[in-house]
Amino acid sequence: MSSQGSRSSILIIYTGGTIGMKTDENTGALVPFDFSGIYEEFPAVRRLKVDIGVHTMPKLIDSSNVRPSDWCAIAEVIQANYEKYDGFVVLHGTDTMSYTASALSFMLENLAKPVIFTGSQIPIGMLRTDGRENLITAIEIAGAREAGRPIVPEVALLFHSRLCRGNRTRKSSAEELDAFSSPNYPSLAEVGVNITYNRAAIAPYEPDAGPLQIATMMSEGVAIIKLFPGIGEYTLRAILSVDGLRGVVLETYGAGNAPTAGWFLDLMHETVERGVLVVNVTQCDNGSVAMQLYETGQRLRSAGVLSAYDMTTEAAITKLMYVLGKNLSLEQSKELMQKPLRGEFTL
Ligand code: ASN
Repeated sequence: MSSQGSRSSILIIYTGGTIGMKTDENTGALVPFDFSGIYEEFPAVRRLKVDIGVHTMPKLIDSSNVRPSDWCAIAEVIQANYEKYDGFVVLHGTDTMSYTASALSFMLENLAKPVIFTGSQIPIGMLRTDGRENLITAIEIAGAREAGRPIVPEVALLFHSRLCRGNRTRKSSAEELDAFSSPNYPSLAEVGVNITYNRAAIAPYEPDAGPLQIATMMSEGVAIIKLFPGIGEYTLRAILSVDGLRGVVLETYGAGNAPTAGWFLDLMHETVERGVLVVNVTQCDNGSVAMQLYETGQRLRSAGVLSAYDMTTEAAITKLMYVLGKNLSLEQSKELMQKPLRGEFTL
């Protein structure tokens, strides 16, 4: 199925979520849609210059049930089909799609082909669905090539009218069809009458980086802690002293600020001294952590807390899982956390 002439071949990997739901004509209940019948259901797809294969995951899930083992299963399907297809479309529930897209961006090492995530807010079998447009546009983008090269050789997320870098996204609306945002990184493409690619923002095509490798060891000894005024010492101490804890995403205020109370800073210091990686992400919707700006940030930095710069929480937690899964030395892990590996933050 690899590309012949100007035709591309793409593999749809269907994992579940709202996009796959269709009303059963007999019972009226929502049942999973069979994407292998894509040409019969959406004849317009034939007009795209794309040959389509479909891989349906053995158990279709609501994405609230996604676990790292599901990320590994998706990575394995991509690896097993990497030579056969020019690009991949992953159909995924929207609720945790940004986590999965972030995780896959790290797990797929030396990726040089498009992996385009999409889903929908309204089931594909409903009249007003947003799934049909999202699916067709994702297929077109996954198959888009120029001078024999893929236009988007990275993990991206297509939703509504925007293509974004996967590890820069977050689900920002439970209601709107324009449900995803990329707070700190420009769109990779705008979808209107035409698909307009923002070439300067897209990762470079690097086919010589080496063969695709998948990192399937994702550490589970991680936690996300969101600060709030009044957070209790005992609560925080209990979380941070849990057995097997290796990494923490600490959601702080503004430009990476946290209380300067002695007990809080001592606790951070003790946690870092124990070899736990503590990464500082801002609670703000956009902007970057800059711990040098205020004393409240400087004290955190002196305690050994690392900056996540402008990373989303979704990218920071999945990156921690990926980096810690490599079982490197503490210094090497810190070094990887402080450097952008897949364009997940801007220094
Ligand atoms: N609960 C669904 C999911 O994430 C939501 C959706 O896909 N729109 O699987």
